[in-house]
Amino acid sequence: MHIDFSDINECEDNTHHKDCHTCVNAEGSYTCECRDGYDLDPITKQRCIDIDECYGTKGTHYHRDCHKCINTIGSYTCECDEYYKLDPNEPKCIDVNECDGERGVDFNEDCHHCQNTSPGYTCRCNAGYDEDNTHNEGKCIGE
Ligand SMILES: [Ca+2]
Ligand SMILES: [Ca+2]
Repeated sequence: MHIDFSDINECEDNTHHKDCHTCVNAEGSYTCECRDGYDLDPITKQRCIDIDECYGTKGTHYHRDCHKCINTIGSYTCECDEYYKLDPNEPKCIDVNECDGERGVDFNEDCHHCQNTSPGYTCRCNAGYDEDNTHNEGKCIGE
């Protein structure tokens, strides 16, 4: 392609839009390449705009294990239901292993042998106790 010598290279001049991640010079103009999480502005084509992943479809635009999607600039995060926590590596909710924690704090005091489930946990009980695992937090019931 012939480039006219009168073309201004906005990329070299640093006159391109500050939200243009990688400036690509074109004759009489310029466009941008955008980082993950951004789309090229369809109107100006000269800046990158945040994608609102949460506006899209669960499992497609944001993780299927993201309970409540919250848009952020360049990405998104999640709010998780009770018994779940945010994965430190990617925006999704993962089960809390209550049994890794402290008896009486992270799981019931009257839970003899904690077994992690998703969500919550169940309990195995010592002889003479009944197991109540009808809720997300299991417990042992004595007579
Ligand atoms: Ca976003
Ligand atoms: Ca659990």
